[in-house]
Amino acid sequence: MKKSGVVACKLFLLVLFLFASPALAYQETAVADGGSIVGKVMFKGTAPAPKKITVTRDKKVCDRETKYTESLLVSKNRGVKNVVVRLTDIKKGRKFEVPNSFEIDQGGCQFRPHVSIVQAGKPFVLINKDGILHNFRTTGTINPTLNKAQPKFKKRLKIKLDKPEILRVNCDVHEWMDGWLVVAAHPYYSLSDKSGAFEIVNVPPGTYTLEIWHETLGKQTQKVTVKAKKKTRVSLELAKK
Ligand SMILES: [Cu+2]
Repeated sequence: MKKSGVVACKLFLLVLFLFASPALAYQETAVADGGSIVGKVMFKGTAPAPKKITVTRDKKVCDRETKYTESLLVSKNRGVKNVVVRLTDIKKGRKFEVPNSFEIDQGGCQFRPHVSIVQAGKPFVLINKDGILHNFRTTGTINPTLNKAQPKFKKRLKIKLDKPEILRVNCDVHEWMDGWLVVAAHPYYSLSDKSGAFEIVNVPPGTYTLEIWHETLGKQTQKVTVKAKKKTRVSLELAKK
């Protein structure tokens, strides 16, 4: 082989190593002195009330109870539900243990939960007990688009997404059915509850980038420093764009 060929070959191997090396991925390790990040996400301003959904198909099953949009859920005390709070630059930490059988239910023709955190590369299950057809579609930019029919006899459908990403999910049969999948490659994610509260636990001491994301209120980042065995409190506020 010519010298230039050898150099090119070495470069190729280096590039392959850099992109394929598991050393660059998230590393699971024992965390003995972890701290936590706790806080609340509050809404700034007056929140609009959720809109009533008009059911246009399969009314017998899908219209049993009144449904409302879930794209912005704000409590009486201004807490925002379903905000994804995560550390974007953490390289190692505790073991990632999302249950093997994590389920998303489509009962009554709504995704439950509306926002789900799932583990990259690990299957979760879509439940269809309605006895009707649903068609699960994902719209992401990193993972390939999924378009999977789930006929009425298929009560459980396994889905797996490999790359970390926040992506939208819809049902092509029932146009009001929408939700979000948060595909995570490490466990330092939290989803705010109805009071806006969240908690990220057992974080190795250090300074990290904390990102908050909400489907209609957008994204914000800030630096956060976690100290050994201490709680770091953060207050976050989101406004309508
Ligand atoms: Cu559906």
